[in-house]
Amino acid sequence: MSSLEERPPDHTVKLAGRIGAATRVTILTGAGVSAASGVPTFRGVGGLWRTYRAEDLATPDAFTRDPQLVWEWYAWRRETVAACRPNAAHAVLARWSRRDGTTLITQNVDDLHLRAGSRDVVRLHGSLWELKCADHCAAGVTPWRDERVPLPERIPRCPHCGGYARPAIVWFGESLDASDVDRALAATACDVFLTVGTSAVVYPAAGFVHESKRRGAFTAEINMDETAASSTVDLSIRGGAEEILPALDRLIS
Ligand code: BV8
Repeated sequence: MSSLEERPPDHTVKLAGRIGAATRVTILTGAGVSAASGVPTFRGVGGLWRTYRAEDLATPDAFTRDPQLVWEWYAWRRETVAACRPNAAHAVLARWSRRDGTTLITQNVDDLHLRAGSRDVVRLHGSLWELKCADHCAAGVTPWRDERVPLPERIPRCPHCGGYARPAIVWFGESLDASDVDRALAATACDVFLTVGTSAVVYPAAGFVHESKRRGAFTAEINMDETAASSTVDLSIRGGAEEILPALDRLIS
């Protein structure tokens, strides 16, 4: 019996009441939701950006400068994620995401929401498991799925033009897919906007909670630490997503 099952804290009960009474619920997740699965986060203790410089690996210039280095990093992340399994937080969100009026938006590229059974997820930053043509050839603009681990080539090739392939992931300085941004913006018109496991520093993803508040939503965050959104949201719950979301789910169901 976890401590949360004995007597859930008042803020968890309050949030459960809000979600239970809501017609439209939007959830935005970040790396913290996959932390319990063993997927490294970016900015926390042991985070990826603590070890690597984002501008050396996650930008178009970095890829132009040294495609092999960038692919080594992504090949390592693919192998790391391949050994991970969705956790209890993904399982709860998979159930919630199938309810009418609920939209699940993620910044994560690990696809653990999909593997947990979530459907129709708005994946703002793409996927580790999808590639596209680095030379923007006509056929290679559309990402293709490649789940081979390890990848057979050090730098995968575009099957259409033979040029380099790159991860179908949004790098810093690159625009997000307009239809994904439109879907996320539309989902800010909701009764409850819940952010889970994100430091809320990367835009435009970090802007959606502010937009939902401006449009009258009750806003809440579940995070281990304070975030850039903590002073904005109506309710901030400190703790692990893999504990808090199941506790909320028990109160709502
Ligand atoms: C854009 C690479 C328009 C993919 C990522 C200068 C030039 C160009 C752009 C900018 C610029 N200055 C600012 C910008 C905008 C920039 C931006 O926001 N930069 C920030 C850093 C200031 N944004 C962009 O560039 C975006 N594009 O704006 O296009 C444009 C175009 C041209 C010119 C100007 C503008 C594109 C965004 C790029 C997204 N790509 N990475 C990859 O390999 O992954 S972002 C990277 O951070 C990840 O993808 C991730 O999705 C994202 C957010 O991180 P989080 O998910 O929040 O993870 P983090 O580790 O930070 O936090 C985890 C949290 O969980 C922590 O708080 C921790 O406490 C908590 N936690 C841990 N365990 C748990 C937990 N919580 C709950 N339970 C637990 N168990």
